[in-house]
Amino acid sequence: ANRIVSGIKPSGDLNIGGYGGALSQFIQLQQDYDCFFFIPDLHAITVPQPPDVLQRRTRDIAALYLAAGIDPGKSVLFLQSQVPAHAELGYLLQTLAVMGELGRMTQYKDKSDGKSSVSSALFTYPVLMAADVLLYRTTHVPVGDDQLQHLELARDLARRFNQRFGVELFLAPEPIIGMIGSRIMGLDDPSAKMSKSNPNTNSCVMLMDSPELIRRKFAKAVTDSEGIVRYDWESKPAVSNLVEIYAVFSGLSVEEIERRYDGKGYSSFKSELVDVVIEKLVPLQARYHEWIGSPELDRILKEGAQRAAAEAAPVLAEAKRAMGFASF
Ligand code: AQP
Repeated sequence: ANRIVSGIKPSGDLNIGGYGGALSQFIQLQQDYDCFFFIPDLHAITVPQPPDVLQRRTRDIAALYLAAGIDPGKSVLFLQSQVPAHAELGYLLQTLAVMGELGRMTQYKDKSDGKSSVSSALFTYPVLMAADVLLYRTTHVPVGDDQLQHLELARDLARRFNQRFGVELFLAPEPIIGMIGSRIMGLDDPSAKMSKSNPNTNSCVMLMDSPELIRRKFAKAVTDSEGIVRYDWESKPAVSNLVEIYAVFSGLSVEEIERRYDGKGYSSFKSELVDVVIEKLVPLQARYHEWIGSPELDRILKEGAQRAAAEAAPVLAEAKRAMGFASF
């Protein structure tokens, strides 16, 4: 069966960028693929995280996965740190990845730019990500533009491993690109991604924001002076961003949205955009509050880790055998 692995780092509280680029897509993908959804807590600590905050956020994101509609009966939901095979395969793959290719990763360059001290784990991050997907012999990975380069590395490492050790173990997974929501930019600046580690308050709508706050943030969102609702990232990035958000939250296509606001200005568009966002987020928040207080959440994560570990174990064992490690 076609299989997907994907996750959201607990490196900040979730905003609608992570909803559009990950959660809402997970819900759709879950219908057609065998899915492994995890919380990459090992990736989060590539930049310092206070332990109590990491612990709260990890559980928070798990509750949000479930609140958004991930079905633990269908998909496997787990924490990366609870399946040690990720870190172990990550290390093994580090011996195949070379400094030059990791140094070319644009996310590494962006995240280390101007910092006086950067962890070595930030540098090797894409190798651990390769382990995350290769471990489950994943066939497809949904990625935003910014993750394509990392997926390409995972594909290279899969082929390199198979070739060097003469096995047909790892699959080179195909990217799933261009799903609606894969590109949600800041409300104040459509050239910068709405990012959870950079929560400029006017730029990001948080999943837990109150309806009043959501309304206020969208009221301040930049547009342009043309007054025409049209999806065209080249010449109308700010409006295209709002149309993208509208599409994610309404389920309408971009064309349907353009048609609906044909001849109308930005004010009715913006005000109805707020309505569709609130209509989705308010019930999501209610379900989140139910999950976060429930011991069922921990049970699901524990069972998910067991299912994931059982899938990963034979692949890791075969990788180690192929590399020449003792297997008694
Ligand atoms: N603004 C966004 N628009 C579309 N997709 C987004 N994603 C994140 N932000 C947006 C997608 O969500 C998935 C999980 O992301 P992640 O948490 O693993 O890492 P990230 O992309 O690095 O997220 P952030 O918010 O920028 O966090 P930090 O700053 O901590 O790294 C990914 O598929 C991502 O594309």
